[in-house]
Amino acid sequence: MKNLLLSLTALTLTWVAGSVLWPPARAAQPSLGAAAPLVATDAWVRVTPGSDVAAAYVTLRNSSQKPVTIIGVESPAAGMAMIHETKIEGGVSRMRAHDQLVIPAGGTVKLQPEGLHIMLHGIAAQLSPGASVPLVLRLANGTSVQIVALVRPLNAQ
Ligand SMILES: [Cu+2]
Repeated sequence: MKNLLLSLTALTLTWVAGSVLWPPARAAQPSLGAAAPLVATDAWVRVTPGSDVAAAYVTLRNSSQKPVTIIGVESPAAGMAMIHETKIEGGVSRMRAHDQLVIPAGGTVKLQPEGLHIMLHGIAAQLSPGASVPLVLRLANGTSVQIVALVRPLNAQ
C-alpha cells in the first residue's frame, strides 16, 4: 500500500511538472532566447509564378501575460520582408506597411489573405509549392522567433 501511494505521488509530481512545462515550446517552431512566448502555426507562403514578390501568412499566439511586439521580419529567401495589411478603401484594395505588430497578452493574431501578411520582396529563387521558406520575426525584447513557412500555389486560400 505504501508503495502504491509512493508511485501515485510520483505520478502526480510528473504530471504537475508536465503541466508547468506546457506548452513545451512547440519544438517545430523554436524561438531564440528564453523569453520568446510567441507560438507560430500554419505558416505558409502564396507564390505567384514568375513574380519575385509573395505574401506569407501565419497564426501567432502569445502565450504570455505581456504583449509581444514584432519589430521586424527577415527571410533568407527574400531581399526584404515587411509587415503589410490589406484594406479595402473606397472599393479599392490597398496595402499599408506596419512598423510593428503587437500580439496582445494571451491573444492570437492571424495573418491571412485579405488582411495582415508578411510581404516578401526580391525572392531570389523561384519557389515552388511544397518548398519551405524560413522566416524570422524580430521582437522588441531582442529575441526572435524562427518560422518555417510552406509554399502553396497561387489559388491556395
Ligand atoms: Cu503586401
